[in-house]
Amino acid sequence: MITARSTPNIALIKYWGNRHDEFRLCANDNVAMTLDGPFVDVTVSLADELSVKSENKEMTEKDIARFAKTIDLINVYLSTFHFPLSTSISIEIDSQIPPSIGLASSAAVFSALAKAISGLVDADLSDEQISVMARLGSGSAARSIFGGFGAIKNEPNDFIDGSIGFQIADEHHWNLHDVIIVPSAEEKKIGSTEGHSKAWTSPHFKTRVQEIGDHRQQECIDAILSKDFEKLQKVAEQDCMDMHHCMQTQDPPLNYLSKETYRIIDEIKTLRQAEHLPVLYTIDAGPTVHLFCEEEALEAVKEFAHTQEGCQVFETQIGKGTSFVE
Ligand code: 2P0
Repeated sequence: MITARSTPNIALIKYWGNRHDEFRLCANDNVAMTLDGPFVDVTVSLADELSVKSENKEMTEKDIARFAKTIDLINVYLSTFHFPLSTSISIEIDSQIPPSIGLASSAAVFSALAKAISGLVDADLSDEQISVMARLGSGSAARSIFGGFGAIKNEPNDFIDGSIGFQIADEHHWNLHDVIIVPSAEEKKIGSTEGHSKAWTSPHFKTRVQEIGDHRQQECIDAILSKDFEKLQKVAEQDCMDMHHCMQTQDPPLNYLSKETYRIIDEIKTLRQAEHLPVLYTIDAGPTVHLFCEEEALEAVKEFAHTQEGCQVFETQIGKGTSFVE
């Protein structure tokens, strides 16, 4: 029996769209910061047949099918090292992520699952290889393997490990905070997996992928390495709105931004300008607004967040990635 613990991560260059749906190969390179919480523990044991249990959530048939498919794919990958799982496995999930937080738990769950499985097989797998296993369950999970700032790069092939995670800098490099403002707890109608597979239908998609490949990914990495907040703010906000433009123009269109989201963005821009605060906004597949900031802006950003009427607020910071639980 092996347990691993992981947390969500929030992208600064967003992953949107697949170049291979089955293997969840990303259309574009992407970058994220791993958060320090809330965490998910996943325990795996060898078993005669697959079972998936969660302490906190009723598992639907669709959920179980996703785990079954992920385990099959992980075995295909492990077979390339001649170390497939010798039997099926049982999976137990204990998630501390509140359902209403607007944070997808899948990145934390599938990164913890991959790490736990790596402890079951008799192979000395690197974090990059474990990130491939995580990505087979949820694309963004590849980044949560790493502490600090994780990224996914694309290899020029469609092999199962054709998109692979790596670490840009660890959690000690730059202590950024993410103050999360949740305006609505509504469950989204179309999930990211379906959304990714239709991204190519947006007339804007090709340009987006090209711009990230040409310069945007590297600009983001450079901003992180040089701790240049202003540069990070410009590239992250540009990429976030660019992804939402792509989502809104794909078929069927996906509009995850609410009136409240736009209002919060406008107000934080005004506050940033008035008080010269190192704060940036980014938004994933939902109305939740993430405010990344440096230490010096934290108190002002927290005060801003807590005065948003009808919103839940969660305070997180840069985290250490996925680890085994003894
Ligand atoms: C990201 N998202 O880079 C982008 C930004 C959402 C918007 O990757 O929910 O990781 O397991 O399908 O595949 C979400 O897609 O998540 C995602 P699920 P997946 O984080």
